[in-house]
Amino acid sequence: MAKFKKVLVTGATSGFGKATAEIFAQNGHDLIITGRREKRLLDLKKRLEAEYKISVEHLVFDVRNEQEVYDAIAALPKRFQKIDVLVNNAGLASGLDPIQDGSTEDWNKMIDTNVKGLLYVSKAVMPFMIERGKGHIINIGSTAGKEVYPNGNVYCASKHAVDAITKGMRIDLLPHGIKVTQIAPGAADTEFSTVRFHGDKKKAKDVYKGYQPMTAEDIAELVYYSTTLPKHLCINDLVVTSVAQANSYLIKRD
Ligand code: NDP
Ligand code: 8X3
Repeated sequence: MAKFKKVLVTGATSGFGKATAEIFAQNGHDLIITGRREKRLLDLKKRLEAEYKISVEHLVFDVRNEQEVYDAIAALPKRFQKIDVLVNNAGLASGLDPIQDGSTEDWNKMIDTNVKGLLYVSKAVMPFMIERGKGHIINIGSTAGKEVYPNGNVYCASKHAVDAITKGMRIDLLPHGIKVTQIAPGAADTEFSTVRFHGDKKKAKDVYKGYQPMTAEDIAELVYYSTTLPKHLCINDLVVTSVAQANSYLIKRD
């Protein structure tokens, strides 16, 4: 792999994706950053290009819209299509309700974004990696993809799907020399809970009360680290939590 890579990060307007873009930029890599909030992408692009003297392309699309995804990635300048690392990070939880009370709108949003969106972006990028016989796909799963927790039902299902898709990718891409990694974090303080609780900041804050949660930067470091290993090594699955968290549902609070 070239010393300086082309790295596509979905969901780079906030949280893990933004921090991941930052750390790759700090290390001199060119970026393709994506999300729906164009102003945030443009601000990030301008800052990273000025601070780190790298090139950044920004693509505005909703990962749920299959055609938008394909059109945006197909329209990348040729040299940017040589994507070395794809970080499938865009995702969300919507609601935290017992399954019998869940809203189908929330369910559709999570399944369409976390599962189908990840598949569409991967489908657009994999041919470039296969053509070059190299690449690294990093899927952001979750501890929610390892164990189901109360009221997590459909979010957990979507992240279990990411877990399965990651394993499937690793098998099917084996002949093509493409690394496939899943990073499965526990609770990290980002905009995630505000989105989950439909903008209720008080409820979101309570998720991180009484213990030290992980930060977006913690996860970005691990994403970056997984790309720095020798050519013959691949982190397949990395589950990471704060010390206060034992599994997907057990957190020790003061
Ligand atoms: P944030 O809410 O801070 O960031 C989510 C990002 O995903 C945003 O950039 C958002 O961009 C993007 N996104 C969401 N929906 C879409 C969409 N339909 N189309 C395009 N982009 C979209 O959350 P996190 O950084 O915490 O979450 C990132 C990933 O990490 C998610 O997959 C989440 O499930 C996972 N995760 C989070 C954990 C946590 O505790 N924070 C723990 C484990 C996993 P925009 O709104 O601009 O489109
Ligand atoms: C996000 C973390 O604890 O809400 O995947 O499942 S959690």
